[in-house]
Amino acid sequence: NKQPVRVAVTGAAGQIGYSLLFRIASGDMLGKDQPVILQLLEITPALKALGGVVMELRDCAFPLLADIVTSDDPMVAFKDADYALLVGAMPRKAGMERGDLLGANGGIFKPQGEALNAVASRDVKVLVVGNPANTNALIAQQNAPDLDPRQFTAMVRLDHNRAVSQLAEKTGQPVSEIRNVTIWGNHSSTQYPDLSQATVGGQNALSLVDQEWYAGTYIPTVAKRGAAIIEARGLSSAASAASAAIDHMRDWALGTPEGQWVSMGIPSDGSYGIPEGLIYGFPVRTSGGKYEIVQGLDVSDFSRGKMDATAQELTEERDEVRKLGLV
Ligand code: NAX
Repeated sequence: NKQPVRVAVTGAAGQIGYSLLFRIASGDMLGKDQPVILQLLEITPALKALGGVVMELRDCAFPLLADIVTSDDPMVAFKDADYALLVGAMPRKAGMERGDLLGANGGIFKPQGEALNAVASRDVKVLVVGNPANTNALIAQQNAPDLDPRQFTAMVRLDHNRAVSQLAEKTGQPVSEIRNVTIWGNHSSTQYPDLSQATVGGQNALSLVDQEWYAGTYIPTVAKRGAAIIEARGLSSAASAASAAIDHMRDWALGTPEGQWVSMGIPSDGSYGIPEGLIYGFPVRTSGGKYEIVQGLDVSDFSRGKMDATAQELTEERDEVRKLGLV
C-alpha cells in the first residue's frame, strides 16, 4: 500500500474547487491506488463555506482520502505539499487595468511563493490556475528561490482540451483520434492553438479543414471559449477547468502516452525563440515526473507571428510585475 501524498489546493471553497477536490479525492489525478491528504487554503471569510465542502468530501467516504487539513495560512496549507494547485486568485473587476489586476494578484502569489519555498516538499509540483495564470506562476516562482523554477507551471490545458474537442467536432471524429495539438503562449485571447502538427485518425489536421476556417473561426473560438461559457452559463467555466487541472497534474506525474504530447505553461528555456524565463505554453512530453519540450517542430510564418505576439504579451506582463517589485 502506497503512503499518502499531500495535495494543497487554494481557493478550495470556490467554483473550480467544488469540482476539483472530489476528483482528486476519488483518484482521478494521481491514480486509483494513491491515497491523498488534501490541504485546503481559503481566505478567512470563506472558511465556513470550506467547512461545508469538507463535510461533503467526508460524506463521499472516498477510500483514497486519508485526511483533510483546512487553513487560512499558506504556511499550514503548503506544509510538506507534494502537489500544489493554486486556484484562488483575484478576479478582474470592471474598470480594472492590467497593472491593477497583476498588482492585486501579486498580493496573493508572492506570499504563496514564499510559503512554498519555506515549507513545501522540495519536489513539489506547482500548477497555477488562477488568472492571469502564466504571470501569477512567474510571481510565485520568483519568490521561491530554493525551488527549481521548473517546478512552477501554469494551466493552458483547458485551452488544449477545447482545441482538441473543437477539431473533433469539425472533422466528425472522436477526440481519441486527435493527436498533437499545441497551445502556445499565454492563457489569454493571444494564445495560439496550433494545428500544424495535429493529426486526426493519423491524417494531417490541416489537410482536412480549410485555412479560412482555421484562422477565422477555429482559433478565435478556442481563444474566446471562456467568454462564451460565461455568456451562456452566467458563471465562468469551472467543471471543465477542474478537469483540465486534473489532466495537467496527472500527465505531469504519471507521463504522457507514447507518441503524444500535451500543452503546459512552463518556464521557457529559449526553445523556439521564446524569451527565456517566460511562463509560456509549449508542447511537452512527460515521463518519470519530468516534462520536456517537444523539439524540432517546423514553425511556419503564420505560426511565428502568433507565437511572437503571445510572447510579447507575456513580456509586457513580466515588465509590469517587475515594475511592481513582485519578481
Ligand atoms: P471563485 O471566485 O469561485 O473561487 C475562487 C476562490 O479563491 C474563492 O473561494 C476565494 O475565497 C478564494 N481565494 C481568493 N484569494 C485567496 C487567497 N489569497 N488564498 C486562498 N484562497 C483565495 O473562482 P473560480 O471560478 O473557482 O476560479 C478560480 C480562478 O481560476 C480564477 O482566477 C479564474 O480566472 C481562473 N480560471 C483559470 C482558467 C485557466 O484555464 N487557467 C480557466 C478557468 C478559470 O477562469
